Amino acid sequence: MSIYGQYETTLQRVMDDIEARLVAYQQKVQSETGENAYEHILARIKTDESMREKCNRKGLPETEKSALVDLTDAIGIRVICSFVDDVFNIVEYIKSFDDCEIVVEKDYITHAKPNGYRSYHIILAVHTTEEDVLGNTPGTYYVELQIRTIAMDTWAALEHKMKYKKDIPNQELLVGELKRVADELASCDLSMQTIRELINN
Ligand code: 0O2
Repeated sequence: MSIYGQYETTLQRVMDDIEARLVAYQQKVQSETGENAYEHILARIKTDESMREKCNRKGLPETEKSALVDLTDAIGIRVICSFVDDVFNIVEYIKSFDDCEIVVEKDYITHAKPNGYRSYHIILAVHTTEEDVLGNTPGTYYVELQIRTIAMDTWAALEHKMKYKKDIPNQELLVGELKRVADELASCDLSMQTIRELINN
């Protein structure tokens, strides 16, 4: 039995629902402007193994409640955009969902992390007609959304690889290089945004 127990099918439905809203938003923006709202979406339910590992790492028991309430990233959706403005437009769109509540919002784009990480993070509490692990109906399920540009995403993947790989020679040097590259990419993202505005206007 997975750590999500009987709630796994609801998790899948909640994820599909939020993903479908983002796909509808893409279609609306495309039909109105002829441009993409985003480049692609990656949606996943954290595997049983990763969730159990995270519970252990955070000192939580391996229970349905830990996985669905104490940790809020069982459902993860990443939205990758070409331009920084598109990221903020999607954030506004997500804020318009009236059956959901934003319980955590972290703008690591305006305030990058010291290592150079940039991304917009939202934890969304989705209220559904189905029961949750606390016995509430309507139930609440959480979705972690990470919205960022292609450049930010490429950087995050590389930095993640470095963090989890042991015994990398010159790691300190690489940390500094990654920070420098993150700032350069942010500057390129802004220039791309400006050029797009100049073309469109
Ligand atoms: P996993 O195992 O990857 O899912 P806090 O406790 O408030 O400091 P928290 O809860 O980690 O922060 O939330 P935050 O900062 O919003 O980060 C959530 C996820 O964003 C992380 O998952 C990473 O996937 C990603 N992330 C955050 N910071 C970085 C970073 O510096 N580099 C990269 N590559 N990714 C980052 P977890 O929590 O690590 O768990």
